[in-house]
Amino acid sequence: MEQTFIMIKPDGVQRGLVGEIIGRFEKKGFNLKGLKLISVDRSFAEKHYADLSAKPFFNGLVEYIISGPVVAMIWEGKNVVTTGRKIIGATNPAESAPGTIRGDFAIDIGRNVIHGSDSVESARKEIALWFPECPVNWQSSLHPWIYE
Ligand code: DAT
Ligand code: MG
Repeated sequence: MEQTFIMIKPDGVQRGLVGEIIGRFEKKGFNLKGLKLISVDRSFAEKHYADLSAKPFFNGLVEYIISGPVVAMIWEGKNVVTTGRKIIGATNPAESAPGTIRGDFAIDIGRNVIHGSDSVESARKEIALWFPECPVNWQSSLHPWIYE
């Protein structure tokens, strides 16, 4: 089953949005396969955002991610990468549809509350980076009530 890496950024944690965000993924029917509150250092944040290292906003992005604890999660389910991105909304909250997490809870691109992997391949890399300890292996007993 497909997995994605979802991270509630420091603003989401500070603003008390952790429960709301987890609830949206849970209620959709996705399964939580990893969860931790963690503060990361600069070199770790730079590794996570390595693909963006040439961008002018890179330093500000790294400062933001290391400015407080984040909630790192693995979510599992059919098409969870693509659907997870839809639940999150467009990168710039000015363009995120209402009903999405960024559309409902964010205004500025540099405070957009949440990260989600953009492909199955980045999800694999991000999960390996953030969860080097093998995540718990469990299956939800609700499976037949969510999948046909
Ligand atoms: P996403 O987080 O939607 O996958 P991304 O991977 O392109 O977007 O960029 C990572 C983060 O960097 C994004 O959540 C917010 C920030 N960012 C992206 N584009 C930016 C821009 N043009 N100006 C400032 N920050 C930006
Ligand atoms: Mg991205």
